[in-house]
Amino acid sequence: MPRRTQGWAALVGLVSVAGGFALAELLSLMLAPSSSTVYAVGSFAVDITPSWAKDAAIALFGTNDKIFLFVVLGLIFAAIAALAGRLELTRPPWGSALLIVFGALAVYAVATREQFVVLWLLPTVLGLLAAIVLLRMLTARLRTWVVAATAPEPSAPTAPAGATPEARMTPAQESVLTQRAAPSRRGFLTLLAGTAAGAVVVGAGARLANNAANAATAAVERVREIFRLPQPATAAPPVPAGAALEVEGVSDLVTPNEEFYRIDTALQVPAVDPETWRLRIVGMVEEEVEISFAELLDLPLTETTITLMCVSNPVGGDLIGNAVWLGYPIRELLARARPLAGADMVLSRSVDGFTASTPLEILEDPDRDCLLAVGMNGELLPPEHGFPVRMVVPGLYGYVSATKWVTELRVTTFEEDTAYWTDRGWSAMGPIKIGSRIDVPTSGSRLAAGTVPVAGVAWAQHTGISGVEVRIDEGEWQAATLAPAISEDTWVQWVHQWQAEPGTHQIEVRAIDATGEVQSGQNVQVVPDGAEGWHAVRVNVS
Ligand SMILES: Nc1nc2c(c(=O)[nH]1)N[C@H]1C(S)=C(S)[C@@H](COP(=O)(O)O)O[C@H]1N2
Ligand SMILES: [Mo]
Repeated sequence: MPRRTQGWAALVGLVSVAGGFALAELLSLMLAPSSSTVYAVGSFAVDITPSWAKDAAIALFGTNDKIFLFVVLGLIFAAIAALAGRLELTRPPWGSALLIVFGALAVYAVATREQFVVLWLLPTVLGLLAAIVLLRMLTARLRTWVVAATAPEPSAPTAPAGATPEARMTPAQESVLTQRAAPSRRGFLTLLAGTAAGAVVVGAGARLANNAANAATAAVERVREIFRLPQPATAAPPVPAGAALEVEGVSDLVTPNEEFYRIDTALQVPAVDPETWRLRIVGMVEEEVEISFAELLDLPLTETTITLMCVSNPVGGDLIGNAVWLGYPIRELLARARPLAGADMVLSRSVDGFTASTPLEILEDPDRDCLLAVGMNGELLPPEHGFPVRMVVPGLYGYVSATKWVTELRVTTFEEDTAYWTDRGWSAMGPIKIGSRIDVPTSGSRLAAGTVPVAGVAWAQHTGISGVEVRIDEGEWQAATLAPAISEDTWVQWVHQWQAEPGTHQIEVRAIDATGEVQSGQNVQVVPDGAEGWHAVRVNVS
């Protein structure tokens, strides 16, 4: 089979699969956003991605990890589609069979989504059928064209063994063949181009509409406007004078919402209608408790500043942020439900199926403001940070405590239940480790000799920081100046005025917590319970 024909066959595969996806997107738009094949396959891939690959993706692409995921999936599907096109031409019906195999995988992906109903299978199944029909039709046309273009004249002498018809054609003969093949060629190309154009227009249009519809953004935005953030009954601790250093480049003491890191497994931000939202406290309790958003807003709310951090944050990374959270203490709700003796964990669950395991003891601790938060930095929670309600727990990594779009708290035991990331190789317990970061100067900076402020942040949530030390070129550790902290639940800023001399230098930082524990310099990877090691930057002074 000539190369060119194989290329056309691959294109037939691509266009057929694109057509199938487009139809599926269109149908899911009418049905339910979560029934989208693209969305389901993507979410499924997120669920089965091993931790090391997820970490590598986050390390490489940060919060663009989802775009990366879709590029990889797109390439895989394109390769399969091209192969199916070639198989259908050379070894029918193996191309169709290949599509059925991957279609079945997509069906499985849809069926394993949270809150799945059988009807959700419709887009994927019909999309698969459409892809197969297109594949067969286009392949048939391609074959007609190839046969017309290569069929020998009835009078032509038999080809010598091994020679293809083209091989012995003179240019004149070839042009005769081209003319004879013209109608079938036109038929094939018209169908191919028409399908391709239709698939792109319908597919892209439906996907965009689907994204918008899913966030049901418009609707949820409208409801968001009905609710006003109430005044706190207990105000946030004041920001002490001097807590925000005036050093260019140091992290904001309070991270603006738009800059706050975002980590979750949700490919589409869940659209939760606050009017129908309920939180249920169930499991090992004397009395089940249910509360609505309006009821929650009517309770005496606490405002407090908490530095949230991701367990996947590498040394020197930026998956950490500090915000003023407004919410209702979880211990108060737990007290209403009265947990039974023997319970030691609360499994919080999100609308999207994510779960986190938080020690009951920590949530009940009267000295720790574990919140069912509704506000972030004076606004209702932004959708991507968990609107309408999320959890925030001082001192625990997000994956074991900070459930966004939370709808259920199950009082249970660590023996009985495990959470989303625990099932994927991460520790069931996730206390935040003491840490520190150099914000300025950044690695690779070229500086002028003289006084250079070295500054950054340090944290030991719910314990507090008592000191930060800096050393240059592995010399003596020197105490940095510590700005006052907002509270032991927040990070602190620090600065060290360094007398920089010409040359290449390495700057390192380590923190000391309020109990005197010194941050360990031993390098530990993020899996299974958080990174350890001193952040170091290298700079050039001249
Ligand atoms: N529903 C849901 N909540 C979630 C997650 C998630 O994947 N789904 N990720 C958790 C993790 S790992 C972290 S670090 C924090 C991040 O919160 P943020 O995106 O508001 O910064 O949310 C937590 N809550
Ligand atoms: Mo995280």
